Formats: sequence, structure tokens, C-alpha cells
Amino acid sequence: MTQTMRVGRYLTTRLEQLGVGHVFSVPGDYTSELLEIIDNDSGIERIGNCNELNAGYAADGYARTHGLGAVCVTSGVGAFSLLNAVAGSHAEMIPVVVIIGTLSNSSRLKEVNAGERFHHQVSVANKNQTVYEDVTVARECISNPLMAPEQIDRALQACISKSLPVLIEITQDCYRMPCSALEGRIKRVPPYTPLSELKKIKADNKYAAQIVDAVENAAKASYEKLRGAKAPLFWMGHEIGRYHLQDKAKELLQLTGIPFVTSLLGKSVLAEDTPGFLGVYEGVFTSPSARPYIDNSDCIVALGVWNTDINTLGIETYESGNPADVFASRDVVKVGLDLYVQVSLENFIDSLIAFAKDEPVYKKYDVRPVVQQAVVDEDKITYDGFMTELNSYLKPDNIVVADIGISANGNSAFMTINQQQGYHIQALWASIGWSVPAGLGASFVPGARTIVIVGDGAFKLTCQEIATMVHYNRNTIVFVMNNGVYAVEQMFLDPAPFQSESNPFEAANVLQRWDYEGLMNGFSNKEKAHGRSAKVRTRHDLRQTLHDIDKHLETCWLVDIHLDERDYPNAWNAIVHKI
Ligand SMILES: Cc1ncc(C[n+]2csc(CCOP(=O)(O)OP(=O)(O)O)c2C)c(N)n1
Ligand SMILES: [Mg+2]
Repeated sequence: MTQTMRVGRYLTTRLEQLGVGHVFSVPGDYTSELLEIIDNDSGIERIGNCNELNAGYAADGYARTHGLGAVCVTSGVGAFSLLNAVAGSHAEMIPVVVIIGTLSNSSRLKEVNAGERFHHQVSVANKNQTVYEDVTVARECISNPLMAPEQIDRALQACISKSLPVLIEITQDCYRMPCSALEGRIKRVPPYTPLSELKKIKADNKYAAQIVDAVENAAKASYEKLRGAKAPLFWMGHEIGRYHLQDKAKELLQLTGIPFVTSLLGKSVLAEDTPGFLGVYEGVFTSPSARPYIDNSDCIVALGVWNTDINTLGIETYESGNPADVFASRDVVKVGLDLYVQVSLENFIDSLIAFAKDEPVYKKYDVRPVVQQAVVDEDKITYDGFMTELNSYLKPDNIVVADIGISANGNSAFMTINQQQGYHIQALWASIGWSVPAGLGASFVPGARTIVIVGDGAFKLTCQEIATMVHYNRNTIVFVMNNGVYAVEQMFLDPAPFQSESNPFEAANVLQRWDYEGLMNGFSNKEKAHGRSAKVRTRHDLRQTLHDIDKHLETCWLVDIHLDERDYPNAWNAIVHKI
């Protein structure tokens, strides 16, 4: 060990090299010394959250908007509270580094050998590792500082390469111990060797040949379908973003002239002013502008889409709502009944691009502009009225973070997002309350202003993070869709209350109304420079509030959108009246 540094510093420097400028955290004695290193000896700003779940959601939102996120909590009590957030990151391929500070080596030895018990530990065995097994792609427990560099590098490389969370657990006695200095940089490793490399060696390597054949046969079969089709369509999914393939996807669109829709999970994976964009395909909640193209297409090629219940909501076909003729994701391509494996999305798109260059097909569509839903112009605020106003207010620097609720499907999902990755939704894990802390995480994008759209039920889970926004001078705007009910739950239990006023809501779905305007006073300690609030009952109120918001560009806003409990977005007629 010629050159040395400290373990804590090694970790923070690696994170900084990978673009992490903020770490979300809650202190605990096993972790505090690492937080001290972050504060005093790193270029990272430590953000203190109200609880670990929120810290995890914030790291997730940060990762979605910055490429990588990190969260640091204490063993057991902190780690277990954080679990739900990390599970969401895992389910949706979000690269988050989970750092857990844990028992020192001496405590561990006393625990194992002398039966002494230590706080925050469920048992003598290390349960942090066990509990995180299913929600992380790599786990390291650093107890020997000399091993730390290798362990940290291995975990970080897995995190950025697989776009999945990893666990780095560190015993508290290691942070300030010396280890070898950093060597080189950590680079993302693609899931498969690039096609060009494989082609060079395929003559004498049957495994390389197998992959090349799979990729090229899949692309050839797909491309033939596209060429032969009268009305082909691409269906772009979130994997394009997770694997950073936007430029390649755009090249393919340009070469072919074929229009595209996105999945809900993949909404805004390409900017929605990209030529050929039609809208979001989401089962019964498909954008009206995209619907005729979906219905009339004779060849849908899905790139990086997952066949999830929410991505294809409410559609019952022989294949559970998946309308695609070609389905490429998770390193598998399905063309009709043929299956091609070991085909990474990147290699597949590369091969499609090669075909498109060799045998051009230009299917220029007459793409009509995205038509906004007709909205009854009554003055009382409604879901559709709110979204129409907000859609015309949206500015290029806005990042929209939307929670799950009736304001998501067929409502915020129909907004026009002309910024690549300018809209984020946790549409698979679908843990309500995610959006407020995730909006905090997203708010650190320089020059951006984050807008959170959250149902009142969801808001109640994580709303303390508004205080964190205020504390760190975030200018986030949080719209609480205050309808006084868990509308989604009622919709799927029985939509009758939305059909007639005489049908009551199931008691479990009725919420207590809160004073959201007053809540901001508490969260901001009445400091209006940092936290303001407003109540919106009419569209006029909303316009006025948006005007005020623009006058206070540095301020965090909490806006109560006071809705009738029986109001619902027009698109939800698919559920309420089955139309
Ligand atoms: C953590 C978590 N708990 C419970 C649920 C189940 N759930 C899904 S949507 C929903 C209701 C959301 O209510 P609200 O935020 O008020 O939105 P609305 O449906 O009224 O639009 C609930 C409880 C969930 N998805 N996540
Ligand atoms: Mg609600």
C-alpha cells in the first residue's frame, strides 16, 4: 500500500466521480462518523431527511434525474425502514447505493462470542444483508479496511452497469482506517459484449456466434415485419432510459420515419416533441391521440417495454394486454412465437439501425398533434381542468414527479413533456407517497424546478419531506390533489360512488381532510421566504396561484387542489362507466 486514503473518503470520492453530489441520510451512531466525513471532507452535500423511507425515495428520485443516487442510514432500525424505497428502486431499475453503517468488529465479536446484544440488531446474525438480498444486485459488508476499495468498486460497478440498487455495509470502525488510494475510474459495463466485437471473434467462438446469430436473426425477423407492415409503430419503454439508449432510439426513428408511443413507465424517455410521438399507450388509459394508431397498427415493435399490469391496464387479450408483434426487453426478443435470447436492447437496436441503413424503409406518417382532452370549462376546479391549466403552464425547466392515484393514469400521464426524462412516475412498484421525497431528490438538478402531483392519501405518508425542501431552499411545487378519498382504491373496489351521489364510499377509503395551507406554516416555521401555500377551488384560483408561484421563484410551494370527492378525470370513464 504505497499511497493511502481513508475508507470513508474512498467511498465519497468514488461517488463524486460518478456524479453524486448529494447523499440522503438519517444519522445513527453506527453511521455518524461517515456523515461527519461527508460533511467535513467531501464535495458531497449531506441532506438530512425526516425518516429513512423518505431518504430512500429521495435517493431514488435523485438517481432517476442524475443517473445515480445514494442513501446512508444506520443498521437495523434505519435499514429496515428504508427497505420499501429500495425495493421500488430494484423493481424499476433505479441505481441507488444503499450505505448502512453497522456494528464495529469488536462489538460483533462480543456479540458472537460473549452473547452480548447490541441496539438495533434483531439477532446475532447480520440481518441487514439478509433483508436486502432480494432488493439489491450486489451486497458488500466491509469489515476489513484493506478490502474496502475492491468491495466498494465492485458494488458501484454493478450498480451503474445493471441500473439496480446495491448495498454497501460498513462497520463503524472502518471509516477512518487507511486503505489503498483510488485507481482509475469505474465504468459502466454493458450487459453483453457489443455486437461489433462479437462479430470479430465469432468465426472461432461458438458462444459469440450464438449471440450474433440471435441478435441478427431477431433484428432481421423484426425488420421484415416492419417493412412489410402498412402501419408500423414503435412502443418505447423505460429500459431505453435505464440503459442510456436514447440517442440510438432517436436514430432508429429518424431512419425509419416510423411513429412511436411510450409506455407509462417509459413516459418522456424521449422528449415528447420528438417527431413521430403520438402519446402514451397504457391499456384503457391510452392517450386519445395514440389510440387510433394502436388500433390500426399491423406491427407494433416494443423496445424496452415491460409487460406490467399498469403498463397495459384494464386490457384483457390473449396475452394479458400486450399488443406487440415484437417484444424486446430483459435481454430477450420475442417475434411472434419465436424467442431470441441473450439479445441486449442495445445490440438489438444497433442491429435494427444497420438493417435500416442497408434497406431503408421510410414510413412517414401523417402524425396529428397531440390533442388535449376536451375539458368542460366550468370554473370549479376538476382533475381535467387542473391538468389542462398545468399543461399549458409547464416550462422547459420543469421536472414532473407524479404519484400513483387517479391523477396519474389518464391525467398527468397525458401531459406534454417536451424534456427528455422530464416526467417520473413509480408505475410498477407503485408505493403511494413516493413522489414527495422523490421530488426532493429531483429538485437538485441544476436550473430545474420540480413539480410534484400527489393524491391527498399518498401525501399523508411522506409529507414531512416538505420541511426538508424548505430547509434546503428547494423551490419545488407540490400540488396535493385533495379529493378526501382513496379514489383509486374505491375505483377498483367498486366505482359506484363515482356513478351517483347516492352511492356511499367504502368507509376505509374516506380520508380526513387536512388544512394543507396551514401545514406549510408548520413545515416552514412561518418563514414565507422559504415556504408558501395556497388553496385552489377554481380554475381562476389556479391561474392566480401559478402566477404567484412565478413571482416567488426561490420558494417551495404547497398547493391544495380542493376537489369534489366524486370528481374523476374523463379517462377514468373507462373504469366508472366501462367506456
Ligand atoms: C405504500 C402503499 N400503501 C397502500 C397502497 C394502496 N393504494 C394504492 S392507490 C391508494 C390510494 C391513493 O389515494 P390518494 O393518494 O388520495 O389518490 P387518489 O386515489 O385519491 O387519486 C392506495 C391506498 C399503495 N399503493 N402503496
Ligand atoms: Mg385522494
